[in-house]
Amino acid sequence: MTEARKALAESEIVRRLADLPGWQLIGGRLRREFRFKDFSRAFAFMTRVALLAEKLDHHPDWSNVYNRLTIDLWTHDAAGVTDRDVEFAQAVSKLADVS
Ligand code: H2B
Repeated sequence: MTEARKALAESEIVRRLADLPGWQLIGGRLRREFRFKDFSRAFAFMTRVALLAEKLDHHPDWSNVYNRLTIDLWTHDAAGVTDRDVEFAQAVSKLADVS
């Protein structure tokens, strides 16, 4: 297993959260909740995240209710949060900044 796929220790995740505004560690996963003006905006954002997920071959567990979106990140293969989740969270936040 490469380093990027190794589950990070909880203390390490908490340290990295300092650079991930809006993200929390909940139930062993990175979580961020988004709220948009309406469903259309939420789904447009989800489309962009989906394309990113395919590009990075890393996929969110997420749920959407109308204008709300919850994204949970973890690495199934490692049964925990890895570097890939942290990088994905950063990329999602970057998309959110310009949407
Ligand atoms: N996404 C996430 N979040 N965790 C994984 O373990 C994972 C993934 N594994 N996307 C990938 C795909 C794996 O199933 C494929 C075969 O690379």
